Amino acid sequence: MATLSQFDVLTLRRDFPILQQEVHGKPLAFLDSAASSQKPRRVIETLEDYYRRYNANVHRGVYRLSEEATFAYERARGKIARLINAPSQREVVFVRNTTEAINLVAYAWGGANIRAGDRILLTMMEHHSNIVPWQLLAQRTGAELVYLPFDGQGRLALDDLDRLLDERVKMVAFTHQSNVFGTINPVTTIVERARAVGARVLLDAAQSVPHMPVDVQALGVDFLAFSGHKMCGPTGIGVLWGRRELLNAMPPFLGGGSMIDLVELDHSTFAAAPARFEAGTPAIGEAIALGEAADYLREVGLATIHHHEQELTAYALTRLAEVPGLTVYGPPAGLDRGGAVSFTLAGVHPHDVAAILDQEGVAVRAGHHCTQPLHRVLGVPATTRASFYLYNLPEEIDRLVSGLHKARQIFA
Ligand code: 7TS
Repeated sequence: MATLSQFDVLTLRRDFPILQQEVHGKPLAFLDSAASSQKPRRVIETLEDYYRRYNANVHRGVYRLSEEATFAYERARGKIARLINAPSQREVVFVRNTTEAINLVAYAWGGANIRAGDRILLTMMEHHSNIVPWQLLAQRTGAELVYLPFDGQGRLALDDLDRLLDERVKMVAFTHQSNVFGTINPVTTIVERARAVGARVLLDAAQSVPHMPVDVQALGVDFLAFSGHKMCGPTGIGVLWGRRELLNAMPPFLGGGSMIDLVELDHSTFAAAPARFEAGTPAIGEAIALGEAADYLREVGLATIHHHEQELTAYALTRLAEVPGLTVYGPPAGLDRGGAVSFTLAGVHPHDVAAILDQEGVAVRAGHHCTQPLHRVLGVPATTRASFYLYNLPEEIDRLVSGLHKARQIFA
C-alpha cells in the first residue's frame, strides 16, 4: 500500500491555503478535521469558477449557462457514485449534510415503514444526528429505540446483539467510525446480523467516507449518509445514498419544485429518485465543488489517506501515554482505530486544555462532540479531541503533547 512520506505531506499541504498561516505567532496545527476539514485550492477554485463563469439554475433553462451548470451538477453526482461504488448515480441524493440525510430517511422511509411496536436499533456511540431523528420518528409512530452498548475500549459490544436484535427491529442505524473514540465499527458483521432479522441498515459515514475507501456494495448497507465539509468539500452540501428500489418506494421528504411529476390542484405525483428528494434549487456550486473534492481524495488515494491517519494515530497514542494524568478513550492503535483521539487531563477542564493549546497554535475541539449519551457512559461531561487528516504531520502531534505538558504546569 502506498504511504505518505513527510515530503508527500509537505507537498499536499501546499494545496491548502489556510494551512499556510500562523495563529498566535505559531504555525497553525489544525487537529480538528473531524469537525470540518480544510479545503484544497482546486475545490475553492471550482466553487469560484461556477459563480464567476456559469452560475445559473439547473434542470430548467435551455440556454447555455444553465445547460453547463446542469451538466456539471450531474457530473458531480457521478463522481460521488464512483467514490462510494454506487451501482447508479441515480441513487445519489444531494442534501445539506449528514444530519439532513438521516432526517430524510427517518422521515420518509420511517414514515412509510415504521409502526407502533417496531424497534430501531442504534448504538451508544452515535452522534446526536443519528439519535434525534429516530427519536422524533419513534414519538410519531410509537416505535421503540434500543441501544447497543460499547465496552471499556470504545468498541461495540457485539455479544449484546443477540439480546437486542430480533424481528421487531426494522432499522439498524450506526456510525462507521466514531467521532469520539475513532473506533471503526465492523459493518459487514452487523449488516449480516441485521439481514437475518429482516432489518434495514443505515450507515452514518460522516467520519468514514472522508478517511477510507467506502464501497456501498461491499458493505451491503441500505443507506449511507455523509457530509461534504468533512471531506475537503464545501459546507451546505452532503449526500444520501440509498438503494434505488428503496428510494423510489419512499414518499417525499420536502415538497416543492423539481421533485414532481405532475401537480394538480389537490394532489401531485412525484419524480423518481434522486429528483424526488431534491426539492427546490439545490446547492449547485457546492455540489460541483464536492465532486472536485471527491476527485482530489481519489487521486491522493483513500487507502493511502487511511494508512497515513492510522500511522499518525499510533504515534499520537504512544506520545499521549507519556503525559501524566491523561486518560485517552477508545481502542488502542490497530486496524479498527481511525484518527480521532479524545482524552481528559486530570485537574484541567477540557475547554481550558483546548484554550491553552490554541495559544500554541494547535486547534483541537473540546466538549461533548454531539455525543452526550456516550459521554454519560464515560462519566465525564466533556473531552478534548484531536483528529487527523491527510495534511497532518507527526510534528503537529509533538506540539499537541508539549501543549498538554504546558497545561499541566499551568494548572499544577
Ligand atoms: N455523524 C457523525 C459521526 C459526525 O461526526 C457528525 C459531525 C455528524 C454525523 C453530523 O454531521 P453534519 O455535517 O450534519 O453536522 N461531527 C462533528 C464533530 O465531531 N464535531 O463537529 C461535528
